[in-house]
Amino acid sequence: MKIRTAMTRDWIATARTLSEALPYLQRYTGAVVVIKLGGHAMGDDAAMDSFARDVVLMRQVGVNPVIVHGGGPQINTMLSRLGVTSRFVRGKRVTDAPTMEVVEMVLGHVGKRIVQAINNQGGRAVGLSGKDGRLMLCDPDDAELGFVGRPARIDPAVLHRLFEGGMIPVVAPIGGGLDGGTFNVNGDTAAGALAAALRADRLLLMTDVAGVKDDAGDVITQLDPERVRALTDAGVIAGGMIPKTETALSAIAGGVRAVVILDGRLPNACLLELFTEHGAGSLIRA
Ligand code: X2W
Repeated sequence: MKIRTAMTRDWIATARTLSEALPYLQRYTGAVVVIKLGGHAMGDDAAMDSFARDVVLMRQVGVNPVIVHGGGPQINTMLSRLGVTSRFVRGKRVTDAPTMEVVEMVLGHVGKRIVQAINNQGGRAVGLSGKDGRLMLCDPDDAELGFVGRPARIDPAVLHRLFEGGMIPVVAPIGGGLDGGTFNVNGDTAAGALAAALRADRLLLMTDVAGVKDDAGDVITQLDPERVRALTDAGVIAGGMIPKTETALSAIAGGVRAVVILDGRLPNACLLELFTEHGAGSLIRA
């Protein structure tokens, strides 16, 4: 039931916000937007519901969103419950056969949590891994990493079928091997490879920092690959930001229009980025 008494908040501003979104809604109709949701950016049930609502809104206005999720912290929790120790080499989990089993199991669980959150908001989400529909087949990465894969052959046909059906794919970063088997893929790497194969309009890397910062600590709202390389050489882009910017550069080289590194903890971060003049985080484009 609508409220028709005195205005208890600035409804005129609310209406204006919708009106101002029109050019952005028009711009993104039919666009493919890949959203990487990392395990750290997932948050509690309320944050998940808010994210799911944004994704359903995108689908409602004609965007084709694809969620690629992580789950590193959730995998760590389960491994330690099972008494299995795990270590990372250059940001990738050393994955033996028992670890691979746990990774596949936990990521399946994480994916279904996202699927359910989207469905609860009235969307129709479908959870899949890189094995489904031969979406993402991998080569082994480095021998010392065990069953860690490097995406080698991406066939996005299954995603296009889901788009046509109005459905929202939720993809776990697991690949099949070119010769069988199962591979663990870093979530950012998987998202970048899928976005490139889809020639996505946007790849949104949702993290728990505000974006790429300059040497004064201020967020850089827009930068090109040359600036990213210069800041990396100067040591300004460092640590956990490096895998994100590397993913961004390879996605852009692979045909993604632009990549945005943004703070997933901001309420409605995706809507802020896509449908307002302000945007959010750091946009990287050639
Ligand atoms: C990751 C896959 C999950 C992931 C792992 O096993 O943790 C590799 O490291 P976040 O939450 O995005 O970090 N795979 C090879 O990337 O999760």
